[in-house]
Amino acid sequence: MDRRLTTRRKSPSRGPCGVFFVPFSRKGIWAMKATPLLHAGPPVSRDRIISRFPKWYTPEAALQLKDHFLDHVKDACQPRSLGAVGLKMSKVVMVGDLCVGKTSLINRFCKDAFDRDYKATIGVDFEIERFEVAGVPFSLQIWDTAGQEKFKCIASAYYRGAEVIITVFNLADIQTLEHTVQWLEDALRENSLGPRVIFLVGTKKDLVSDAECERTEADAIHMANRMQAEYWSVSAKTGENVKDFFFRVAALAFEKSVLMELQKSSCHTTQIGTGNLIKMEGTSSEASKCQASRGCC
Ligand SMILES: Nc1nc2c(ncn2[C@@H]2O[C@H](COP(=O)(O)OP(=O)(O)O)[C@@H](O)[C@H]2O)c(=O)[nH]1
Ligand SMILES: [Mg+2]
Repeated sequence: MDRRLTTRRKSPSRGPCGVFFVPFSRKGIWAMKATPLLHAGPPVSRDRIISRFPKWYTPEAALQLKDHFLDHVKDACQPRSLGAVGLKMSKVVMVGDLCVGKTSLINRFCKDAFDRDYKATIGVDFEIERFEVAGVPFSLQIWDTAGQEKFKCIASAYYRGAEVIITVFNLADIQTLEHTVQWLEDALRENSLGPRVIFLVGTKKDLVSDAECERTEADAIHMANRMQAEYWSVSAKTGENVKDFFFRVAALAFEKSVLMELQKSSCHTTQIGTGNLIKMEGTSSEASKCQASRGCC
């Protein structure tokens, strides 16, 4: 089943009774922005459940080395927790040279498919992958480019609001690794959010020998340290490390999201982990005033 959205992302539109509606999932579930807690749709598929913290690829370029969620994150995820956090969806953007394998990587994870003859992506688009992390529903909104990377001119809207940046290069083409620094700089310049979770991913692992992979990985790990990124080698063709990589993305993005919500807890008081509920941000004028007074967001 092709689960890709056929339309571009819609702006919030006004529904009956003056309530704002925002598109919530590609399956056509609409959520009311005026309501603080929202149903997040059907149960998460069993193979998207993350209960332990997924392991890093290499300790030399890992964003963290623990194999469990932080205690206060776990506490906040308890069904009866008094933790003042709201559940969020994290936006993920993929950047990197044309043909390095960005679209194939997304397709392997989201559709478990690989197309050898895949041509340039058509239309800016995103996939939504739903997870359950530490018992709490959580989604990644994974954005793919429309092939504009060929002209080095990706619209700033693509980067805006991204909490996760995935910089991709081809393990069989060292030049694409050198270009990742520029791609990351572009993404950071266009994105004024606070700290983000950054990954450096080498694709097409199936095309290189183990020895070649090791040599390129050494350079890539060095680059990842400079970027403050976590490093992964993957193959969309064979599927090697693809699921492990995206689970790691989900876990790190989730933990960061909860930590940020906990920091803001004096402004927002919402419980998470009570079921398939999701809180949309920025709906209350009180919350905005509070944020403004604290100088956050
Ligand atoms: N052998 C191999 N080819 C790949 C892999 N990933 C992508 N490709 C091929 O590389 C080409 C470009 O891939 P695509 O995903 O469109 O790259 P994008 O422009 O970065 O989105 C396509 O012909 C893919 O079939 C991989 O892991 N292994
Ligand atoms: Mg593409």
